[in-house]
Amino acid sequence: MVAAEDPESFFATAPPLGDTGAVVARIQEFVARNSSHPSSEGGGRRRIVCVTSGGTTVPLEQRCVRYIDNFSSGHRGAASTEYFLKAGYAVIFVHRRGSCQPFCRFLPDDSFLNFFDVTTESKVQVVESHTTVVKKAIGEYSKAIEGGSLLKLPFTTIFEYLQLLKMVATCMSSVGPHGMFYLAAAVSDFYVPWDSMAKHKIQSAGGPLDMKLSQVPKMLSVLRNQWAPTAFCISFKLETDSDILIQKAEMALSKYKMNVVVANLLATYKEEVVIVSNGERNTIRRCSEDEDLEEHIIKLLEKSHSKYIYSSTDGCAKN
Ligand code: 9Z3
Repeated sequence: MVAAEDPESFFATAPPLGDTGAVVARIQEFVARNSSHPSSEGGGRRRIVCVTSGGTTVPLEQRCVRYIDNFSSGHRGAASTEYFLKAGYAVIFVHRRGSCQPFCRFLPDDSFLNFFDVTTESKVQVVESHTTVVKKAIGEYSKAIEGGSLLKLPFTTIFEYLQLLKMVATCMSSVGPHGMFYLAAAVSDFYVPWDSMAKHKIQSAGGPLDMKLSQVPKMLSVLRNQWAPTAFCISFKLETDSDILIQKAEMALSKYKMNVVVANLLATYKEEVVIVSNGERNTIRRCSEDEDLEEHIIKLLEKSHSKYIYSSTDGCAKN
């Protein structure tokens, strides 16, 4: 294995997160409090899910002017977080800064100010036509935050993302089978290792840019084998070629010992996914644009997770 593709050297050379101690303390407190909390659905402990969401960037310079990015908006992760909270899970939402957020999906990108009216010189209010939807979102969001069941952790680069995932997974190891990883983030496959990256802005005077990218270490293996061996793990597989999608999803399932792989195609990922698990393939389609595909995905995963907890605890523990 080349050093850049080895997980240990990835973490040894990655620029450390600024406030590691404080972030770990927040995750530990969240996990300890929620895992000792009875489930709001009755019977058993509250389950904890780590939802990853949005795309990771690959910086090309240490003092970063340019970076490689991908298309992910974070909508799937944000919507899934809402449905996990509704199902009684505590959620650690590891998300790309500036990407779609839970309970804010309805907010328009480019006409945000159309939501407000100036009523008097010192007062601004939400326009009548949007009051219901904003009130509902504030209510649901406040319930999650005040109830302590939502922890939001932002990342931008592949370096930040993988360090956060490692921290969360390590802190969640005590939760065992009641823990779930729902890895919807679109994670870069290739990157420039920090120690071989240009320090300053790459200059154009040198002519065309010739750059070799290394492979990002296969962290799904590390997650399963070292960080979270007993958690319920769901990874996503995105392809553009329908001929290879299911085969690649099944490969990920067995190679990385995932419990479930959610397979989707770039052209149809908002309308349809295939849930691949041992010996089973379930296609889920949404019937209309008003429906969230994620509602159906989470319902199905919640059931599979219950079975997993039951089988992992020999049916002794309540789930
Ligand atoms: C997905 O496949 C997600 O469903 C989407 C969601 C990124 C398509 P949006 O954020 O899109 O709602 O706009 N995520 C995983 C993509 C990925 O990077 N998978 C890797 C792979 O396919 C495995 S970790 O190799």
